[in-house]
Amino acid sequence: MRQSGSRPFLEKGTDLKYRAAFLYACLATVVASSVVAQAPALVAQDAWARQAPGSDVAAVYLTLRNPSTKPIVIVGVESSVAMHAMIHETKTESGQSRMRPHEQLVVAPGQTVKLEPGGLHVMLHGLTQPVAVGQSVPLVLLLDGGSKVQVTAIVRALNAQ
Ligand SMILES: [Cu+2]
Repeated sequence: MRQSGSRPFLEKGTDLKYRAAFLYACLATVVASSVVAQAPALVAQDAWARQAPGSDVAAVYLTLRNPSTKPIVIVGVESSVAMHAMIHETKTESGQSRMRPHEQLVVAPGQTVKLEPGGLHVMLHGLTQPVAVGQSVPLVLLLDGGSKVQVTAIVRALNAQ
C-alpha cells in the first residue's frame, strides 16, 4: 500500500530531475555562447598614469590593440579611484594646448591606437585617494555591446614621458 503509493511520486521526481538537468544544460549553453560572443578582443598594454601632485586629476596613457576583424568601440571609462573618468584629446589650437572630451574611441580591426602624452588620454577627475609613484590605478574600459576590459595603470612621476 505504501510502496504503490510512493511509486508515482518517485517517477514524478525522476522526471523533474531530468527536466532540471535538461534546463541546466540549456542554460549552460546559453551562458557559454554569450560569453564567447561578448569576449572582449581588445588588448590593452603599457598602461601608466602620470602623477600630478596636489591635484585631484590624473592622465592615464595606454596602448590599445584590436586583433579581431570587427571594429571595437570604447564608449566609456571607469575607475574605482576617481569620481569620473573619460577619454580626452589634447590639441594645440593657436599655440594653446587644450583638452577636449573624446566621446567614443574606435579601434579599427587590426589597428593599434596609442594614448600618449600630447594626444589621446584617459582623464581621471576627482581622485578619491592620492596616487603615488609606483602605485597601480585600476581602470575599466566599457565597450560598445556591454563588455568590459580591466586595465591596471602604474603611476609614474610627473616628468615621465
Ligand atoms: Cu585631459
